[in-house]
Amino acid sequence: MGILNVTPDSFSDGGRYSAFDDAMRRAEQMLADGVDIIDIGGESTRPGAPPVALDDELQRVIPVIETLKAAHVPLSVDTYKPEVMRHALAAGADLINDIWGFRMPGAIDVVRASECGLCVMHMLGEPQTMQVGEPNYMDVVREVREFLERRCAELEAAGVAKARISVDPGFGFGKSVIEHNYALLAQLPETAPVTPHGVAPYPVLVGMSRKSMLGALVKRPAPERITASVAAAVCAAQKGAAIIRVHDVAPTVDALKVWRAMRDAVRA
Ligand code: PT1
Repeated sequence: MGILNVTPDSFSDGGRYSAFDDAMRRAEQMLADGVDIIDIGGESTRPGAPPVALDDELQRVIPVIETLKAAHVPLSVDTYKPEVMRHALAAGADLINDIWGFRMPGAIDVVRASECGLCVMHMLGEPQTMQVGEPNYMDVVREVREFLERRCAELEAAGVAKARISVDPGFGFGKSVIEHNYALLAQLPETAPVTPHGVAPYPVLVGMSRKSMLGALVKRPAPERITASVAAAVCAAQKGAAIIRVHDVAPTVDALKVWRAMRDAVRA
C-alpha cells in the first residue's frame, strides 16, 4: 500500500506533494514501482498534527480519487470523518482506512451501506495528545487485540461482512516509541482477533514507514529512514502482515520479492 498524502504539512516529504499535480506525479511513480493499493489521505494524523476542516479534506481527496479511478488500482482513503467516507465511496474509493476504527458517530452507517473494504486501526487517545506523556498498558498486545475484537464485533453486528475487514495495531498511535511498538511487531499475529476455533479471519495491515519507532533507533530524520522502513516491512511480512503501508514503494517491492522467494522456496 503506497501512501499518497494530499496535505501541505506531510510529515516526511515537506509538503512537496500537497498540490493535486504533485499527488498525481507521485501516484504515477508508485504505479510504475508496482504498488498494489494507493492510500489517499487529506489530513495528517501523525502525533500532534492539527485537524483539517471537512471541506478542505474533501477538496484535497475527492479529485484525486476521481482521477486515479482510471488507473484501475485499488484506492484506499485514510479518513475518520463519515462525510469524507461517504463522498469518497461515491467517487469510487474501494477501501476506507480509519485510524479511529470507525468510532466516529455515523462512520459505521456509511460503510455498511457500501461494499467497500475496511481497515480498523487501534489508537489509544487521539492524534493531538496520544504521544504526550507515557502511554500505559497492562499488556499492550492483549489490549490491542481486545479493542480490535470489539470494533470488528460491532461492525459485523451492523452488517459489515467479516471478509471486508482488515485490522491494524496502529504503530505510533498511543504506543511507547520502543517498548510498545516493538512488542506489537514481535507478536504481530497475536494482535489480530481470532475466532473461537483459533482461525485468524482478518488480514493484518501495518504502517511503520519512516515513523519515530525507526527514527529512535537509526537517529535520522524521517526522509532518511528508508532503509529502516524497508527492514521493518520485511519483518512485518515475516510476521504475517498482509498489507504494508509505505512511502517508498520501489525499495519495499524489491525487498519483499527477496522475502517471498525465501518463503516460497522448496528444499533443493
Ligand atoms: C497506520 C497509519 C495510518 N499511520 C493505518 N493508517 C499514519 N491504517 C496514517 C511517528 O511516530 O499505521 N495505519 N495512517 C501516520 N501516522 C503516524 C503515526 C505517523 C506516528 C508518524 C508517527 O513518527
